[in-house]
Amino acid sequence: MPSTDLLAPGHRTCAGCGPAITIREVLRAAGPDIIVCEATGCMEVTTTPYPESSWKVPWIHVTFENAASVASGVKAALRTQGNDHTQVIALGGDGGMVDIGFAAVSGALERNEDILIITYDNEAYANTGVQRSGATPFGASTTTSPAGEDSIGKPEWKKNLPMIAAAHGCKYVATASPAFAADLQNKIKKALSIKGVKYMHILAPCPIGWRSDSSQTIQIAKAAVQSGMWVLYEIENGNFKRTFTQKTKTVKEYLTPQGRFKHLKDEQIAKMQEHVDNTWKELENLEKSGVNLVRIL
Ligand SMILES: Cc1ncc(C[n+]2csc(CCOP(=O)(O)OP(=O)(O)O)c2C)c(N)n1
Ligand SMILES: [Mg+2]
Repeated sequence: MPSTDLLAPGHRTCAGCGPAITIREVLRAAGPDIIVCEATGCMEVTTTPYPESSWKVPWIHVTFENAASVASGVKAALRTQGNDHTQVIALGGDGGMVDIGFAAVSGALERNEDILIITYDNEAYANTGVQRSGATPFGASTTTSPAGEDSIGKPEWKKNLPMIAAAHGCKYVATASPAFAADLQNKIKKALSIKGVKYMHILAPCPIGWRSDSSQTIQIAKAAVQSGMWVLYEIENGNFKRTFTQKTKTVKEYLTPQGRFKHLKDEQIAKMQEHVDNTWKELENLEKSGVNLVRIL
């Protein structure tokens, strides 16, 4: 791993910010010959308080909706200039990519733009006060899905953008976690070596939104993977393959250090465990079957 960070320290993220750790890892793997187009959100607000910037690579702030569209345009401009080496990354939070910029993401995937689209997923609209997003998991209490006498928190399951990206026929789709830095960085490098559109989705704990101790970010990111709540995989040319296959923790162990789940009763946790176990089995079967996802989705 190179020791030089392309995201300079001194930015204004919270202590233990998962997205900040994630972006440092992404940039170390991607290297300096990139242009980042970033939707508004925590990582935009905290890294670029005017007139300062933590970004040591060219970086463009775009609106909430259009990171993938701007990235498509930047790539077209580079092509016109005869530049075939600079990589373009469309970056956004879960609100920006899973929900509000979803149409732009879908369009870029469908047009097979030569860009890498990355969602850093802290499972809420963190920047504006932790509202629920499509990526917020079942049972999480947020300011717009608050737990209470008649509410278990968010009643819907998490929206699955990596599989939706695969359904577009995307050549390379991967999930990642900042707790598995080598895996994350290998995936970034592989993605950037492939021509055409690539999609990566990285789960990044947010101590404020998840109401967890700021010293626990990496442990929680690791427990998400070890419990099967967040499965690490790649879909290369339609072929699904997990990159971490040990399920050694229970869902309860993952949920316990997070205040956003502390209201959940045993029956709701059991429901989540059942959901995770079923998904795990289905993904295991999918991997064994060798079914090509690009062909069937
Ligand atoms: C169209 C539009 N709606 C709402 C906002 C206000 N807004 C700015 S950032 C943000 C939340 C971003 O959430 P996410 O993309 O998940 O990034 P995070 O803050 O969690 O890192 C919202 C709602 C906006 N800038 N533009
Ligand atoms: Mg978010």
